[in-house]
Amino acid sequence: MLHRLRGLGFSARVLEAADGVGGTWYWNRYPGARCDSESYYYCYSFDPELEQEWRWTERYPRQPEILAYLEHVADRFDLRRDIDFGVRVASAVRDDDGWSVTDTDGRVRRCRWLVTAVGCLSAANVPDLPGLADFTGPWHHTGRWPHDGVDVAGKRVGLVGTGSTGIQAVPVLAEAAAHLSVFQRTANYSIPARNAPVSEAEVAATKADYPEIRRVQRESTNGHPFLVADVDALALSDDERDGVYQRAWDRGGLRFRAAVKDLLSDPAVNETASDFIREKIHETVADPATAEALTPRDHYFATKRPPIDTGYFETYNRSDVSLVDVRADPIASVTPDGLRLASGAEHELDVLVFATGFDALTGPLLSIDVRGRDGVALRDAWAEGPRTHLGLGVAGFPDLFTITGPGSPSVLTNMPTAIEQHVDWIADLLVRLRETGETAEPTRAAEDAWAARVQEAADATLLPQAASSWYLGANVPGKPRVFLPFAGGMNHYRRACDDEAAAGYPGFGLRPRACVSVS
Ligand code: NA7
Repeated sequence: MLHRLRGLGFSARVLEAADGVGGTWYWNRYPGARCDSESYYYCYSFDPELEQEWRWTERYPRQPEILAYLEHVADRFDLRRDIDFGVRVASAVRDDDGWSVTDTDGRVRRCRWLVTAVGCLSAANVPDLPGLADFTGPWHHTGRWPHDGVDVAGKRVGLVGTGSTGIQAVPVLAEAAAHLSVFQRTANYSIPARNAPVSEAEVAATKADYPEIRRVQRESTNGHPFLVADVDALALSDDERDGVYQRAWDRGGLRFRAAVKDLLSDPAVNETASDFIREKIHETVADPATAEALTPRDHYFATKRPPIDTGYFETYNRSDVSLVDVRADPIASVTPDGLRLASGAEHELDVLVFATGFDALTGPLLSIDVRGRDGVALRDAWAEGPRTHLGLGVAGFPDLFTITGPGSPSVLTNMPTAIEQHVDWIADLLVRLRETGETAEPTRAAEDAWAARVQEAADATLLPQAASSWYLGANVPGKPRVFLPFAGGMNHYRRACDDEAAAGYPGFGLRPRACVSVS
């Protein structure tokens, strides 16, 4: 966004809480942290020279490599001179003339337009467990992992959570720890990543093909450079269908989800894929009771964000790894020496790891005291759940734009694709506002219509049926249950945004800025 705004002649300043660039990849330094999108398309597309000069080493980039990439981008485009690092924004208050942004040190900065790029999965969700303060060993949330690492060698490690993060961390922690106890509340599906180094030939082929790769990404449902296969799973014989899934399993990664059509909308189709994975878990895990405990039976595959893994289920065959079912016997408290379950069972631990996810989408925005017109707090405006127009703006909050906000496809897509689309769209609108002197503030009618469309898109899928999903806000106690991202597809979403712009931004209620008295 900064680069784009500079190129358009705006004066822009970035406020960043961290000491460096990277966002997600600055904070998530836990063992095994890696991207589930493939490296050749988990990167910017706005500069063909950048595409050609960067060389990814693995099919799925590790956190240090993505961070190095983002640092390279920051240097290459000389971005750091306009970024204030180590600045955490406490509040943003609207008046007739713009925004006053106050940081936690009390310094106030003024701007005419405010763009948030606070991330969707950046507010760490640490369970409020009694006794945590008394735990004698170190404890860490994976999204706030210490930069100098955590020494787990020879230690008894407890890890809570088996989402994408837990599933990446488990095999790596198991290698290093003396014993690893995994505290699982919801069993999860996972697809083998099949990670591997990227060969010179693959790099060359990708670089030659980038225009086409980017075209498919922009037109796809999830921002990935592949489309959902036009395969009707129910029309196939059992053997044929197993063959389709087996080939997708062998290829690995998120593309498994695209092996057949209607997977996310037809329960009968989904059940075939879910069953295939359940059988794989039972084939992989030697102890039948552990295998069954690891087998998801309460939700359909991919209705919660599907993890991909490197040796996750295999890890439970190690004698120094144990699975603890905290759905059956919930965690009651943290003791000085470990975790105590509701039954009274004690698990002695030296290190505690919370892979317990995030207060997704709304958490990062609401951690700032945003005040719109008439002093209305965003927290109050969203008390019943977030409401936006296109996930890009909020009624009552003029000239505020939210990159990957709630109501946008964001977390259901390959994130760089979603981010670039927002950046371009916001930049175009800002150019217009600069020319006309108007303000932009979504109308209630536009917000209502978009909320209905977000709900309708979710209801057309099986996604809202996963009761414990963070897509619904269900992972954070007290959070309103609203389906947060737009599930209608990146392609349809892009069209809705383009239509809004082509029609002159009717949903953004453009109007002349309020008169300011000049003395
Ligand atoms: P997720 O997907 O939210 O997973 C968090 C996990 O932690 C999940 O298994 C939760 O169980 C579990 N959890 C959360 N709170 C508790 C408590 N209090 N007790 C026991 N277990 C708990 O977060 P991730 O970091 O793995 O992934 C987030 C995204 O990052 C991912 O989707 C990618 O987009 C990248 P639950 O399922 O809620 O029962």
